[in-house]
Amino acid sequence: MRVLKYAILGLLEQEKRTGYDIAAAFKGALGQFWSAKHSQIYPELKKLVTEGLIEFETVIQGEKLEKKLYSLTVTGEAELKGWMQRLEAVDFSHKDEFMLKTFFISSMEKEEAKELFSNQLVSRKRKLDELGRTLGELEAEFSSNMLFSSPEFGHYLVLTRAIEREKGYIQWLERSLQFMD
Ligand code: FER
Repeated sequence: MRVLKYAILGLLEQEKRTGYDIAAAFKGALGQFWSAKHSQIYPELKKLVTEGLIEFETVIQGEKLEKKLYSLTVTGEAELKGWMQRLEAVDFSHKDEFMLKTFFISSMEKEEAKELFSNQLVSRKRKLDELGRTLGELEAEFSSNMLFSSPEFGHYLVLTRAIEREKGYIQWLERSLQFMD
């Protein structure tokens, strides 16, 4: 499935954006869990225009730089809504290279294995810190008006899920390190 298509439709549902804005969004919070390269974004925009799901108006930015400002068409809005409402089979298949190494851990020396797990633990703790800081900032900015209908609400949900995942991962790493002793 072309998931990038829906990521772009979702961004344009929030507000009109240029190609540059869309690429920038993938460098922000969205890019923390859904990545896309410039080389994918621009062809996808072209395709979505051809399919009648988005349209653009040409605007002048700065002196005379012409930019395409994209927005959803009515069809595009319906397409996004259809995808949001669809009950898809849960994707349990995410690839994790560290799990692959874990599966083959018995081929390592114990001290090497502990090193591998300790390194992973440091990175996961760092990630958890970063997530906690971002959540703190989000809460400080929006605590009183984190409404269901605001884009920040979705950001909040994604962040809290990532925090729970990292906490669980850290707990498991620490337990596994104890097992190895
Ligand atoms: C953010 C939104 C999401 C962020 C991180 C994430 C650090 C991570 C999500 C994930 O790992 O699933 O603003 O900032």
